Amino acid sequence: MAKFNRIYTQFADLPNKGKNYCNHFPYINKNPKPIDIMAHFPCEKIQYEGPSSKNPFAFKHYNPEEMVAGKSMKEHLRFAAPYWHVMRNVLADPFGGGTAQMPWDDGSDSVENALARVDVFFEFLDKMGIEYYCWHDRDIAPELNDLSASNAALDQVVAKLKQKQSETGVKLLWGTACLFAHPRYSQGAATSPDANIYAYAGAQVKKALESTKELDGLGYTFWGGREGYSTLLNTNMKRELDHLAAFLHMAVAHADKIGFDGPFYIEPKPREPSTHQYDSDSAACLNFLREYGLMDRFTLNIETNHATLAGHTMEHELTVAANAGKLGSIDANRGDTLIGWDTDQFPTDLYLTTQVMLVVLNTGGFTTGGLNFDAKRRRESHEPIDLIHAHVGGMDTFARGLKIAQAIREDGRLANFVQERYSSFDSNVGATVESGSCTFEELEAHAMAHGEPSLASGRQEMLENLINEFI
Ligand code: XUL
Ligand code: CO
Repeated sequence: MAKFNRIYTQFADLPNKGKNYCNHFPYINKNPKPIDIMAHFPCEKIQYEGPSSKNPFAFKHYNPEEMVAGKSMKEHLRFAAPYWHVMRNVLADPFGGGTAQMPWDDGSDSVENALARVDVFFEFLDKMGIEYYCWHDRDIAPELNDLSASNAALDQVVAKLKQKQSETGVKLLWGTACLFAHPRYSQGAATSPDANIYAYAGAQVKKALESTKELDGLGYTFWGGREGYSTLLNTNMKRELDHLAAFLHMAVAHADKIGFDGPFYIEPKPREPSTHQYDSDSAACLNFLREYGLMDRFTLNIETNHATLAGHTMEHELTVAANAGKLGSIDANRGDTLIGWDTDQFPTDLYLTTQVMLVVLNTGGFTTGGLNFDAKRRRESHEPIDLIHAHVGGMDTFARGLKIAQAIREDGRLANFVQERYSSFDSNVGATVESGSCTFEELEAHAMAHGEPSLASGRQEMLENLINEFI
């Protein structure tokens, strides 16, 4: 009852002034069923109603059990929710503080508050039908005065998450350690110039990895938030990269020791917060992993907005990873071309989700990875229900992307065009090039014998029109 009063009192401060919270949304519940006033997200479980539905609290395209190319939509898409955005993002921006209403959160660093958030998060997952989630250690539990106190707090929250996972069947897609928020990491964590800080970071990853294992996490992510530099004047890049590689090798060794056999993901991002981050894009990450003998256990977790910041398209970043057999998982969001930072918006662009799903389907789909909405609401969308709208949109847009991508694959014209475009490499001199046996003498003889070649059109506009047939 105390809890009821607390929540109800806080709701009463909101614009709808203590009425049933759903009165705030007059366009739903034409036939109102009683809604639990205790619910933190005032809507019922989101259901599939089909493309003609006008209900904002329904999926128009995401129909979890619907089969697409022999697999259900939910198996293809493997949606995950990020604990940091859903539960912890107060929606601040560089010019103003947080706006997000979180009536369940008392704002304290107590373990009790952290435990209370877990229930709210699982209510959210249940309402959305999202079966995977991701966390940083410091999203789920507070950082306290010393490492052992922080570890003990983490243990308590992990125990509750474990219980909730077993009650609901929800799975941890990946865990990670926050090695970028605390001031100690301002000059890097695994690339810090200070070995004491490096050690602290190692201890934190050790614990985060053990917690991931405890929760049967499918993977573990490294996003090198501060692993880069602000100026080369004070930086020994070679030593920093050597240290980073040693750190990742220690993570692999510890994973082997505790029996965590999931993949490690590296998440590329070029800048922000640092001027230059070592994991700047897919190609840089792959080069780093190859150079330091880390290819076996690592794959990439690719984020749309990070691709944009790197001056690439998401399709490019995914393709680079896929070509190396290293497309592990996706942080699904989008940027804004008018704002130069990581806006982490929800993916609502059909062209984008179609391109993403084309690459994913062409690689045979996710194994351990999935689509993690590393996305946040706009600062103006401060009500808890906006989290529901945001995820409904992201899931529906990806469901459409999946269906469109599969239709393009079934149609076959796009793939046939590309295959035909390279068909001169299927025989004669082209085939010897691909087999690795060709020499410059042979190329010269071929060029002499064949005269000036006639080059076919790339047909970009025709292919763009073709894609639009499906969108
Ligand atoms: C930051 C970002 C992170 C990672 C996990 O831009 O994407 O949230 O996904 O550390
Ligand atoms: Co991310």
